[in-house]
Amino acid sequence: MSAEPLIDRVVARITALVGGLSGKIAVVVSLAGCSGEFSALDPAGRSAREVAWLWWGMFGFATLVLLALIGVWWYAMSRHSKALSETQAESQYRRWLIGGGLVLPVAAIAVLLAFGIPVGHRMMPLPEKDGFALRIEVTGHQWHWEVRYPEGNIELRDEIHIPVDTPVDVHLTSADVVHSFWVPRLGGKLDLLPGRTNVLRLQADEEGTYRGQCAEFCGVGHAHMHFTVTVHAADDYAAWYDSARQAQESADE
Ligand SMILES: [Cu+2]
Repeated sequence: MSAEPLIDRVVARITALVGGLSGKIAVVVSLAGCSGEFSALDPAGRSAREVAWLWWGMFGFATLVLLALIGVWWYAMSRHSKALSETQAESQYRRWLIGGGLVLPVAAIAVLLAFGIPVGHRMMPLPEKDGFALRIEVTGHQWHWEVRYPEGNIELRDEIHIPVDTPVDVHLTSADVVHSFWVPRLGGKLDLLPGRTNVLRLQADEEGTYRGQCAEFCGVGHAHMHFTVTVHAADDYAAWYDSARQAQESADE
């Protein structure tokens, strides 16, 4: 068998692969454009927006790396090799090893950390300029969410209410096993650990109802361990808060 038909077959294969890939990329891109209750790419809050941008950045960077890799592979398959001395072969080998095995991954990780760490940092409960963040306590149970508003002595199950455009610190802990609190359209996810409290800063830009889900397998009821976050306008939130507090008081009597 001559080398030519083999190269032709490889080129035809790559062309088919690239065609298939572009089709898949088109599907991924169009799917990503879809809004959805659990779509982290349809953000409605500031930290969720940063997560979405980070995702698109990583997607773009990974696409560039993939295209570069295909280009190098293409070049390697199609070039006419010439005889190299042992020293030349050794130095070429070393260049590729250092470039591809050291410089590229270190640069990629450095870029990822440079963008990723500030995004994670802004989900932490850092002091706000005006010093105000609403406090809500959430305890995970197999398999429901216990929600408490400590100042109003309000207790809810599987539902959270917050005002729009207001930073909210969700204090997370667990009564039994590890759970994970996640409202994809409002922010990142954070684990609920027994005996420990983690705090997640959320903020919603738009009124509406958002779905949340436990994101850490916690037993047979895990898939049904979901909740809602209702984001109210400031006045509506005050009215909801008062009525919830009165309802709680009369239930406690
Ligand atoms: Cu779970």
